[in-house]
Amino acid sequence: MKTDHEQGRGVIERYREFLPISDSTPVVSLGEGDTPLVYSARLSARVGRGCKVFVKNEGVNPTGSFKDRGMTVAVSKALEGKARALICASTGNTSASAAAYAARAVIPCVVILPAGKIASGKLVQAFACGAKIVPIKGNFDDALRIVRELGERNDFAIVNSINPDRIAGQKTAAFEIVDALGDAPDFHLLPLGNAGNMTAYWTGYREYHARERSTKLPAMIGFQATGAAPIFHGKIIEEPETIASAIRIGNPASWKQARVAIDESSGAVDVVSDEEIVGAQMWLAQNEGVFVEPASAATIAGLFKCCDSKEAACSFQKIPEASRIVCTVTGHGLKDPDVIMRQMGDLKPVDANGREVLHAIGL
Ligand code: AN7
Repeated sequence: MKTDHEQGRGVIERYREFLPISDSTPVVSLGEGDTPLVYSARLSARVGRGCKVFVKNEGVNPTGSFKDRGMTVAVSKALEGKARALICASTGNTSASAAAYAARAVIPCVVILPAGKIASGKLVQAFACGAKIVPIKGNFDDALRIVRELGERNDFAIVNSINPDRIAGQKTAAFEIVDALGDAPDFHLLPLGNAGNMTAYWTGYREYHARERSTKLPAMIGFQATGAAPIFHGKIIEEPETIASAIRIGNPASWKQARVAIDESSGAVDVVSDEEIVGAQMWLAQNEGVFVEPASAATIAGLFKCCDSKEAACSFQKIPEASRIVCTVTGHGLKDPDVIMRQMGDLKPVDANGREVLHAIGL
């Protein structure tokens, strides 16, 4: 049970017994986790059959993405292990999170990024928090290859999701969902990039189930962008491309684990187009006031596909009545303003009087 005094304490203090933390671990926290699980009447109506859809809004974590859950554990353990610096490859959010937790821990942080492919908000976060930013002429998969190489040297602690401490921290999102709903949902939808998050959720759901905190396990449904869908196609994508830069990944680090989660849970993996992603991003903002980044909107685009398309890998057309569906939206919309700015175009100023303003709004 959640009590008031636990609010803002961060996931390590709240779920310590499930995490690789000991009394001698120096806890580095920014008060991550405890994010809203928002019931959506409109998405529920869209699914029909008395189903209930909830949006787990991970964009309200301290640095604006779910990565903070894993980063608090990874950075705490890096300090415990006396690492001299942190290093990560990133499509943006991992670097923003690593930079912030490194600043908090007073430890240097190096982030290796695909040049020109990082959403502006995320790059600004890493810079503001004092990370050493190294853009490379390559994509995320190249950056992760380099990080693996450099991680061989003992002075760096790798804080990508290949570090099991990251996965351990991120599984707390599944705990929160079960704690809030009183049981596991029937379906869990989320975007798939490196597939660390799918791996983490599945670990969390299984652990809670093993401890009899839930009576069932959800079907895990992952969504990739059409141009960056290695797990869907079952093969490495050499040059992944999508507007959802966070999931522009061709060779996911946790590919095998995600496959296991999908298979064990009788789940599915599917693709959504960039057009569907941006459409779902605008839909969620305009209908629920929840503004998420494009990669996160892939979840909502995926939900629509499950509702509408007979070709979908997971169809909700014959979904059991009163099923509960959780959609994780992973990052805040403010991280990537450029995608929306392009939709907005130029806003032309009008003369500063009431008549002109009424005219401008069509009255
Ligand atoms: C908003 O920051 O890989 O499947 O380097 O930022 O666990 O990789 C980000 C991934 C989904 C995919 N949504 O999660 C990185 C990075 C958002 C993300 C994903 C990411 P994984």
